[in-house]
Amino acid sequence: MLKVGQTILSQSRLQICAQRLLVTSSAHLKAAQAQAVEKAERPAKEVKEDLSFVMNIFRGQIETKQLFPYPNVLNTEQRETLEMLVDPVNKFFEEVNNPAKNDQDEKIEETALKGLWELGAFALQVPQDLGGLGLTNTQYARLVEIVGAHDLGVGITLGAHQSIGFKGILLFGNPEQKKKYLPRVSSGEYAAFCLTEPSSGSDAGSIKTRAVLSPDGKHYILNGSKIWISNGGLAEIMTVFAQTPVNDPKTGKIVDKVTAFIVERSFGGVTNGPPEKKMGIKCSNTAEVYYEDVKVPIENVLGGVGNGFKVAMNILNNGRFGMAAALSGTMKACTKKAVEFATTRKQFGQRIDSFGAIQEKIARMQMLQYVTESMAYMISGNMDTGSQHYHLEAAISKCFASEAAWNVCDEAIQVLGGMGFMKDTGLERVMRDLRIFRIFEGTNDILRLFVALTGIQYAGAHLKELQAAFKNPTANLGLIFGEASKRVVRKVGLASVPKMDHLVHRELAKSANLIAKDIDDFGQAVEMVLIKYGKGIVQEQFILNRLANATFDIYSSAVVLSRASTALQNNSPTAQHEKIIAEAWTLEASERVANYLKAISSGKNLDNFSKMETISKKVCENGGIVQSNPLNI
Ligand code: MYA
Repeated sequence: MLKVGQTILSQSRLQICAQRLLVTSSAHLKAAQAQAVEKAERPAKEVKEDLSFVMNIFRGQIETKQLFPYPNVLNTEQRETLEMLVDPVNKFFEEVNNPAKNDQDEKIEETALKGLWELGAFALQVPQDLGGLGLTNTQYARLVEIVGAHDLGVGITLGAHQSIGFKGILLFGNPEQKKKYLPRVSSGEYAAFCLTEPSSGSDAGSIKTRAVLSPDGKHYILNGSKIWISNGGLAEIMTVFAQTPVNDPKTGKIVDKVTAFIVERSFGGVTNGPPEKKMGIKCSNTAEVYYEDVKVPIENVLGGVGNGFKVAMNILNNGRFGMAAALSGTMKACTKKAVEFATTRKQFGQRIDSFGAIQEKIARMQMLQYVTESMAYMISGNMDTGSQHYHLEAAISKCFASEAAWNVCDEAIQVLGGMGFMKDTGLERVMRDLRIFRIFEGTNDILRLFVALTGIQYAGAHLKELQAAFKNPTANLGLIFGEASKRVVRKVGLASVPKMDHLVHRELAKSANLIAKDIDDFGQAVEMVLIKYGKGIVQEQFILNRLANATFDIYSSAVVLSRASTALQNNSPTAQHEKIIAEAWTLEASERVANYLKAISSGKNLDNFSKMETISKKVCENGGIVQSNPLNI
């Protein structure tokens, strides 16, 4: 009886929730009602299923296809190729590249740049027949990790070139565009990704640079300017985003839509400002780029007229795992420095690594690095096996890695104490270099909102589907019964544990149960938020941030459980170490998830959010801190 009652309760909550999503005004209400009557006789429209683990936890579901087993995607030949590359790249960074000098000179030494081109480091993923090394994402991740361990400024020069600069040509270029440009970007011509503008940073869709068709229809005439363009002063070939007038098929009107173009400096009208003075990644070039009546041939439209926003987003999505890979390398290097010091330095008659305060720091460095590395190779592996459903995971990996690396570098400096603060130790450069990673390629703040809102939209779409199903229950019994029984299973406490149990190694079953319970709680929290706020959830950033943070903890836990399970199954020499890391990480992550979910549901916390809103408004009205000092002087 109880179970049936709960199911009915769940059904009515779902209907309310779906209605909230559909209905925002009385006009909409009438239209929605009319549509609902019309559609009632039809079977419910199916929502496109998404294989992303993160997307599905917003529905309280565990989608394991991209999670288990931990990807092992390199075939023998790819492994051998990678083995052949790792040593020379390591050697290059140890013997040729000088990060301190690059930083001081604010440019990469010529010999190092020449060496990088010769190594093929600027064309890691360009197909071999077009002049590159033709590496997979996983092979790329491994090499980028080495770059990140040694010199993030060089990493940005390489990354701005291939991770975003010409990535659009790789992903969206037609055969002619690939044939024309990929050999050039593989053999000495720099590329850049030109999206950001003075009035358009996070709000990428609001760019003002415009391109209009020339009277003869053969060119687009491009005008506008871009700021903070990595490689902007070096690039010969640029992926430039501009508004173009297009016919909107829905309204028949001409509207502006973003289009991507391949622009060559040699087209004329392209100039750039001086190199920007920056806090870190000083050896990389960052500059403004100006376009004045640049004649871009129509065949240089990339990905179709009006599709530029999606082109830009997909380039960024596709490159984000590289940041996680690079920063995993950075964390390894910082941890190594901290450990070298902690295991030799004696204070109070003991080596400092014997003190609990230091042990906790080192353990956390190792855990953060393990999680980041596991995410990077999980995502690159998924991408290599053809996944199209990795956008949220990639965004999480970028945010997680940039915050983890900052933390690890900071704690390494703390372990080294005064020595860590000294320039010669090299950590202060890494810290300066790291700061930008939380800002560029999508600020971590905007990516948190992206993750939360995309997940909520997916969960909401399923709820709409369910609501439609209720209009014609006989035609949709399977859907309704399936959803209802999932919810009953949740209520009786089984959650989705069995689904994880046979995939996670038995030694990690306890941790798997914790995460399964978190996913269940998370799904219910999302449902609650949808019922309460409906479409208004887009404005609730205090809540969205906490939902995003919970996804970071759930995803990171699931990833390490997958990797550590594989290590245990394979009897890897480090399996027990990895198991302990996974257990420790999962326990703390699960506690954080509980806190985030509590914060978005408890009246006390919600009240605190409005207090913070009030404080912030007051400070902004006041132009800074509101109160005078205690001395009133
Ligand atoms: S480059 C500059 C980086 N700039 C940004 O990242 C901009 C951030 N802003 C955004 O991403 C977007 O504007 C946001 C959405 C997310 C805020 N994937 O109405 P909407 C779809 C797929 O939400 P908006 C730099 O920093 C969405 O579903 N689709 O859009 C260089 C919807 O579709 P539909 C997406 O509110 C640094 C439509 O778009 C995505 O305007 C150098 C509209 O959505 C997405 N992500 O804004 C780095 N987002 O209409 C060097 C939205 O169908 C590299 N949509 O429903 C270093 C590499 C590491 C080292 C490597 C060493 C070698």
